[in-house]
Amino acid sequence: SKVGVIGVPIHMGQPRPGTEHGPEAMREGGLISKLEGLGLDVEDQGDLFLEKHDEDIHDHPAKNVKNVGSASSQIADSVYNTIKSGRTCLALGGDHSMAIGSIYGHSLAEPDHVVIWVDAHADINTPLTSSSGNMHGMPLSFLVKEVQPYLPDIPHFDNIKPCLSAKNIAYIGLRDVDPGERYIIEKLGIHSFSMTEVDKFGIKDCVEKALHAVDPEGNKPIHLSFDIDALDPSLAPSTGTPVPGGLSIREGNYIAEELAATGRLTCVDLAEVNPKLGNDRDNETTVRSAITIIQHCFGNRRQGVYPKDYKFP
Ligand code: DIR
Ligand code: MN
Ligand code: MN
Ligand code: MN
Repeated sequence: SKVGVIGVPIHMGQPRPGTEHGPEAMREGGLISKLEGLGLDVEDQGDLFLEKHDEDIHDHPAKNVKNVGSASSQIADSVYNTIKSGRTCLALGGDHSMAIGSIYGHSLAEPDHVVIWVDAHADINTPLTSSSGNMHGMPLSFLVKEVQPYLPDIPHFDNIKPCLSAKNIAYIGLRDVDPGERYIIEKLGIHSFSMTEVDKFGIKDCVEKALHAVDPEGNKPIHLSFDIDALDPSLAPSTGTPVPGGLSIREGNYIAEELAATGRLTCVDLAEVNPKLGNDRDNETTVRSAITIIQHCFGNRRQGVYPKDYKFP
């Protein structure tokens, strides 16, 4: 099958420099050749050249709205074009504000898609519930239709339209959720499999229940938005907001394998790898974890695989 890789070097959704180097860190870790090794036709489109606005807006509760807004429409265009060209999209972040554009762009190509959000955080703060003002903690609030009445006006976001219903989202891995976020999740009935549910039911039940919850018929295109901080910090130390008690690499790979096995995974975000945080060893650990998750999203299986054109010697 065909994959289009887009680097999204965005860091304006959060305060720590370095997420803009996430895509290059994953490429330098051998991501592209590892995907090709799975027998995939990979088109690496390189990094998006994101517009930079030195004068952003300072009197808004969300920080860097102009930069994040213009980047979001660039990301959306690029994801839309990739999916329209018949490729599964892999968007390499970048901070998680990247998902505003990638999920919206995906919806333009596949209006009836669903989202599996794997993260320590719920990323559904509105600019008014957020105590940080960081937009990487807000992407879902801009995308979920039911949240729109509670949003203030957000300049430079005219190109982004809410494209998700609350019932078409499921979380896996949550363990650091703000009060306003929990309130939204409860009021809208968003399906959530926090680390408590992972502990209680096991990852198998959580993935099965999440997939069934967002799409009982099992025929809608799936967007996986994977924040590397969903994994335990021991496996992903180079990230801006690590939270102890995260997913194991086995649980992460299992989620990826099961989503890939649906045959309906159309777009994957891999967000929040920050090679400027931690030492070289932390970076290597983080990039290795990110790459293994991606490999299992794109057809690798722990039972072993061989490419379609494999010649047995
Ligand atoms: C927190 C942290 N909920 C916020 N969010 C993070 O700033 O809104 N998201 N780290 O990935
Ligand atoms: Mn910078
Ligand atoms: Mn997170
Ligand atoms: Mn996130």
